[in-house]
Amino acid sequence: MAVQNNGSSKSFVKIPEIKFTKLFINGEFVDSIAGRTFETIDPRTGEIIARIAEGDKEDVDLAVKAARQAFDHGPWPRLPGCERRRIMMKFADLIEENIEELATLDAIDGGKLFGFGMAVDIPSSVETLRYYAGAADKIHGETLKMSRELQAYTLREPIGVVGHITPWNFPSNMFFMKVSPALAAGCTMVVKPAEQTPLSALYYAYLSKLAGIPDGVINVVTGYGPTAGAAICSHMDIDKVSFTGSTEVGRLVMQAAAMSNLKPVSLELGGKSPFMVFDDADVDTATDLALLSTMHNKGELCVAGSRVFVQEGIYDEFVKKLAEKAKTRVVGDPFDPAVRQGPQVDKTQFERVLSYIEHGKREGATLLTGGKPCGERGYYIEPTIFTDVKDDMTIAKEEIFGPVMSLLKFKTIEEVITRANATKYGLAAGIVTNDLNIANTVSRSIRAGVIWINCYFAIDRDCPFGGYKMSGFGKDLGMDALDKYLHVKSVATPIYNSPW
Ligand code: TXE
Repeated sequence: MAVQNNGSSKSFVKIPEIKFTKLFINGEFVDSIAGRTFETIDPRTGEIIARIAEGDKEDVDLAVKAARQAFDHGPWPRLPGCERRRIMMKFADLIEENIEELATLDAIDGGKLFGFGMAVDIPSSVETLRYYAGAADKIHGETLKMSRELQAYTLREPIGVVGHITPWNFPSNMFFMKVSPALAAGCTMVVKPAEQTPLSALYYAYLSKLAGIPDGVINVVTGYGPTAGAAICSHMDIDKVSFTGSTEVGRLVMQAAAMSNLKPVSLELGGKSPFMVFDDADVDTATDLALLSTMHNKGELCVAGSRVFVQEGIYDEFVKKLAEKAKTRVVGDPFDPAVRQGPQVDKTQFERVLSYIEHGKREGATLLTGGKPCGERGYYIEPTIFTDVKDDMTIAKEEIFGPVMSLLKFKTIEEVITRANATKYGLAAGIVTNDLNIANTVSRSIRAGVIWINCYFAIDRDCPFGGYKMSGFGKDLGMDALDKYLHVKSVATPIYNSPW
């Protein structure tokens, strides 16, 4: 049973049989060339779930070779769009048929809430796949009238072999955010999932084959970042890299791309998003949204609105209500339906978050709730809220990626805009107000790629998602993401059969 604010040590489900543990290259599950494996760990207990093949440079080479062959000579890029759509739809249906097993894998591998996986993460991944499947037969160029006696048209062609490097906080969503538009465009690909959460990606590879996606189109190389990940970024035969992860590694990805074949990259990186609550807001709604913005998915959110700015008129009431609600959040086993927060993904992240909490205490912020690990084992942390936070404290500046919120008081709209923008990041922002003028003014003044007014974490397949500033560039989701996987080619020809 889950214990309130105290990590439960009891497991609610048995760990299922782990069917896929090898690299998926050219339609087959294979061992890594060196024969090495790594452990994937259950963060509820710290115990090993399975040993997974550890891919390295030579395995990436094999995967790229398969993807290149599938791109240059295979059917996928040449299929009519409606045929790619049909196969992608089948892939989506197969995921739905296996949803319980997939949500279980993400829960044991990443400490994610099983119920949320069943209700949101996996269904929204399926919808992303279907959304881009629907676009596969609507990719076309334009006809152009040139200034001379020429006409031209554009072709939108698949960019080629793509490398996708994904993080561990949303293993299924990240996989499909990247793989789906690339598939629709007619690309082939090598995916490297995060080493903390490789299980669902390998399962998806298996389902892609069952759905009829030809061999070599989707390859999955599990392994570590500095080896397998770096090999993807510097590979001379990969035409594009799409990366989601830390800002530090984003820099390395771009550097490797520049130093190899100048492949374009898109980067979705860290954030330190402001969440702004104005005096006219309903405090009940605002406190619920604030908790969602920072504590959802145990704070392992690139969009976490972890700098919560509250206008002075409602500050005291907001703080009181927020503390009451935070204390009722149940931390424990992600399979328990009463639990709202599972364990952090691994020991490294657990220790990292706790060290930020120590920074907060040392630098003079006041603990309103939480501040400690909980549970007898596993990587559980209490929902932690600091008051008396100053803008220049470490906890107000750096991405924590855990259930830690900083409360900051403000007086005027101009002041909060300036303070909210005073960050190297620009991924998201939240605004809670019923005043249209405030909502419009603030949303246009914040330098961030995603703004949520009176809601938070409203990520949808239709809405382009990505950052400004050091939160990266290039959008996932929406039709904008499809463009990342397409080249535009201009073809010109004389209108009359005469020299122009
Ligand atoms: O990220 P990494 P980590 C942030 C968050 C978190 C911090 C560190 O603040 O606390 O990053 O997390 C692969 N070349 N985000 O260390 O290392 C790696 O194997 C190529 C925000 O886990 O960036 C994994 O697949 N690839 C973020 C992926 O990069 C490399 C989500 C992300 O890992 C590589 C995750 C290299 N040299 C962390 N080194 C978000 N934006 O949502 C690592 N990788």
